[in-house]
Amino acid sequence: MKVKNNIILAMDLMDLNAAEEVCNSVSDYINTIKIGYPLTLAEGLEVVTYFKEDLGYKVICDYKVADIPATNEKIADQTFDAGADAIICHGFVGPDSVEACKESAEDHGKDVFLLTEMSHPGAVKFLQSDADEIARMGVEMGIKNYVAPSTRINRLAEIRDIVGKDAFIISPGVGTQGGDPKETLKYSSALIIGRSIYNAQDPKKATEDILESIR
Ligand code: OMP
Repeated sequence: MKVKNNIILAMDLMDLNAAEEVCNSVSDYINTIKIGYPLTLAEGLEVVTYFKEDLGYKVICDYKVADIPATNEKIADQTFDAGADAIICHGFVGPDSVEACKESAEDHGKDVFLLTEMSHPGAVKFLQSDADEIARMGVEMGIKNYVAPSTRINRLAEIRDIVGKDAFIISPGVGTQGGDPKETLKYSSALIIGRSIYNAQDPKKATEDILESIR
């Protein structure tokens, strides 16, 4: 996946007009939007189609899919049918569940991102101890795209080592959660940034400042 300026906007505003306004204001710099449950549950799955087809953004659906294979398949199929370019799925549910998302992605000519370790403090309690194994499972399954945290650079570096230099890693946690954009891009392929942009007084200026900091 090619991401303009290596920045993905996490659009977690819950009002379509407000979301569209922010996206438009940063569209000189950002062409890839991550849509998750907040906006989808507030406005419906049609937002995915709207941002993809009508506004022309690449759309990654962050549904952190984590169910049995049969249910994962249904979730992924609907997401891709709505127009998503990619879906994020959890790895802790095991290879059969991940395979269901991967197969759906392949059937639709789309991508799957495997979530390894998460960026928030609570992720160290359960997920961190299995994150390397999750990344190894992804490599064994032939997965090319991963999500790994910017908030723990040492862990991001370890996950990069496991998935290899050609894998595409996207990293949340930059800005509001404390991750540093420049440090993160030493190991990651692209940054996921939400509140630091969409809650900024001037989202365009906030994006320009981030771009300046990674130059
Ligand atoms: P901000 O913290 O506002 O920049 O948003 C980060 C975005 O990345 C949100 O949409 C989170 O749901 C998402 N995210 C994480 O923050 N941490 C993770 O470990 C994984 C994700 C994700 O899968 O995108």
